[in-house]
Amino acid sequence: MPVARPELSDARVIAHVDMDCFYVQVEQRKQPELRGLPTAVVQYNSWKGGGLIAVSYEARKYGVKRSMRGDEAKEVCPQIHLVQVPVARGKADLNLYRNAGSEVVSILARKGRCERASIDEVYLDLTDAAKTMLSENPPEMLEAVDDEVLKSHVLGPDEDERKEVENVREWFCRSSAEHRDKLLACGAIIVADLRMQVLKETQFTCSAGIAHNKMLAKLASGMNKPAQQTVVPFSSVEGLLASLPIKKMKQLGGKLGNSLQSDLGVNTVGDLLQFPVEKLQERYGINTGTWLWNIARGISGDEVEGRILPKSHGCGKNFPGPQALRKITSVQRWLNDLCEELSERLQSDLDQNKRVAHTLTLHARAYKSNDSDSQRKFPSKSCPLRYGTAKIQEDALKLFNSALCDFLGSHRGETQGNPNSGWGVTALSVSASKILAAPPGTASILRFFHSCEPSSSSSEQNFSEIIPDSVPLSPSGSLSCSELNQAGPQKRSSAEETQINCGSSTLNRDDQKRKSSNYKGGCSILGYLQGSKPSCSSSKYEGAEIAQEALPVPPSEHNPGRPLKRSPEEENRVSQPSLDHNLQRREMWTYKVDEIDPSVIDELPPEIQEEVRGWLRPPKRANPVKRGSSITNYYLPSRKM
Ligand code: DCP
Repeated sequence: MPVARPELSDARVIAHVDMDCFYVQVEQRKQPELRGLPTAVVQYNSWKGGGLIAVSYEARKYGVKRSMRGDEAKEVCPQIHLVQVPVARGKADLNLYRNAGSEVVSILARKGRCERASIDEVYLDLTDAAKTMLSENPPEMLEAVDDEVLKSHVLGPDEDERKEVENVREWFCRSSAEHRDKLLACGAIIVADLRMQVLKETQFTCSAGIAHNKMLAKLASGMNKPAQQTVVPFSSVEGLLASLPIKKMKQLGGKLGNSLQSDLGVNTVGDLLQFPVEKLQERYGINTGTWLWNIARGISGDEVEGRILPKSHGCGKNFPGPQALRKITSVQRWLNDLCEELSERLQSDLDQNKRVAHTLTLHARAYKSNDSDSQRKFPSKSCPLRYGTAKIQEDALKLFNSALCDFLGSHRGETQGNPNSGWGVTALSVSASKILAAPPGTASILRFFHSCEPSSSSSEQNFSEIIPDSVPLSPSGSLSCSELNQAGPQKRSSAEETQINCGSSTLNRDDQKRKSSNYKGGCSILGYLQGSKPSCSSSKYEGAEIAQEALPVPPSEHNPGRPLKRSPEEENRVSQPSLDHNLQRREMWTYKVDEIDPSVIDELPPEIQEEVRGWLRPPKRANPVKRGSSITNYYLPSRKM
């Protein structure tokens, strides 16, 4: 549901940057001989040449569209090159594209707060950078304006005139312009510079929209593609929205847009202007009504969240038509593969970014044979995420069984005798969400376990005890489906079974104590700190439990005091633990860091030493924002984009 937020300031400078035919560009970088040729990337499923998921602009000229299959594309453009997405574990492997997206994000994030909105698009808040530029190096004082800037499209009543380079230059350099337009001009110069850096460093082109808020910037970025940018001055907003079809607006493509069209006769966003806010609120509720009233005026207070890492990780696969999975064993085989991939990605997120995911969710699409109620949805199920591939696989299967139970509903009786009949799964996915900063030492502890434990499975076991299971389960299936649950390879103890199936929100404490008593080796930081020897003998349970409490609890229905959405400040705190955060953690650990004898630290394994020293050191001050540098340094000579 859209959320109405008042405009924060009409002098913000926000950019939306969207890569052009992204997967195609990634493939063309790998195979440069494809550059400039009609090319498309097709999905793994090769039926009728595979479904197109990305189409180059050269191929679009021939009428090739994303909705086509490879065979259709060849009909309209026989010379098209079809490249298949990489495959791993029998499904599309998107790592190549994800990593390419990360390369771009790391460049775009250089000039301001950056939010990675999808695999190939980001929002930037360039307000501070634009203000700095305006005060130190205003456009009207520039000796030369970069060609890339002069290729900008500046929306407004005189846009046609502005197609002339001289007119665009005049708009950028007007000394009489309003302050907010001058800021936008600076923002557009910065974005042109960033886009050129992206091209130079990655060989990828992108397009951008520059406006006073996210909504307008997003609308503008798609207006002139590929490799161009569009600026929306404040004075042009009304004209832009007056003719904008309602369905083009994000969040109005579905039922809400249909209702606006059929019930209120609204066809363009501008048509909404005629309705008083009370009428919209009465019809669609306070929040949505206010949001509609706002968007008609180009008002949107959504902030750019400082987030360059994904909010969640997911792996999925479709099983269309005859490929539908009809047996628990087939589902389990695919779930194992999906969970293995998910586990690898979680591990690399932990290693590279020191982040821990807290919730595992299973989604599926399924049908019931012999059932008129075929529209019934397969429910999604969540549970606390336990690290380690085997644990994720085990929990995912439990979630599937529980969901299948709900899905089968009244047919349960028939299928309990044979859980492998009467249904088919056409899509399966697992995802990990509620990703937060790992408590200090988590990554080191895992590495340490890997070096001191005889087998990796036991290190996984211990690691699960350190990563807390603090996220509540969503309502799950009933216990009467135990036959289905038995289909898994490893059977849980009845206590664990109850936990999964009854929606308990935390680890069973006795269970945890029992597990912790098996905790081998001198493997807790606290253990090291409490004695100078690498031994956990007296504190092994304590260490594991306290570390669990030290982790920030994610917002949940059991924790209603916390807002669901974090403020940017909170986000920063989570992604970069601050001194305050460390102080809080120290208190939770009931251990006074100031009292640690530094000589004890020297006896810790090197990786852990470094992290403990980090707690003792005051945090470094953030680097001051660099001044906007001259765009001429970055311009690529005569590159055709
Ligand atoms: N993608 C996908 N399946 C879809 C849509 C997109 O796998 N149904 C992938 C392929 C795209 C990438 O995501 O290259 C980005 O999607 P966009 O919608 O941004 O489209 P493109 O970047 O391909 O083209 P454009 O230049 O129109 O943005």
